[in-house]
Amino acid sequence: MTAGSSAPILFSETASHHTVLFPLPIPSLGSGIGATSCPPEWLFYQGHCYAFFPEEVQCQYHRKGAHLASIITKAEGNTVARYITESGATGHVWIGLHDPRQVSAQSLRWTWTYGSLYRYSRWNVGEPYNLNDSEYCIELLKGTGFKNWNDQVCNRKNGYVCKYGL
Ligand SMILES: [Ca+2]
Repeated sequence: MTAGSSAPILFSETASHHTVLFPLPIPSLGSGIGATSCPPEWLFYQGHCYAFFPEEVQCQYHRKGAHLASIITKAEGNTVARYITESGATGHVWIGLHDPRQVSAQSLRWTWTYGSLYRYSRWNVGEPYNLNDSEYCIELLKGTGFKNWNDQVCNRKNGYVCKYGL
């Protein structure tokens, strides 16, 4: 390299642009503790990663620390609904809201599977109905674009949406 006065500046600018526009892929930073982005195919939204899966397997199987998704705000619900639609879901989809006590329709107590207080809700018209005192798990209804909620028998075969925090 010559001693020209502009050379170091040009080199610096080039290095900076390279860093911003063409970050080197470092696979080890894409997962686990300290990850700053979601895995491929997962949706990133406000510090969380979401994924839709068509068959019933525990979220923990796909990602350590992942659980059936909570939906805390209308905006989050709309974002997740759009993602599920784009994922090609063909039926209703489980989320992480349920009543673990499963006592009766007169004493429902909805609880998110993991870490969230139940405040926001988006029940479909007439729900939760708790037909035959048997509906204690919550699904997103395909007919509402996966936006509205229905209480359903927990052993129904549904797809499911998982979520974990970065
Ligand atoms: Ca119902």
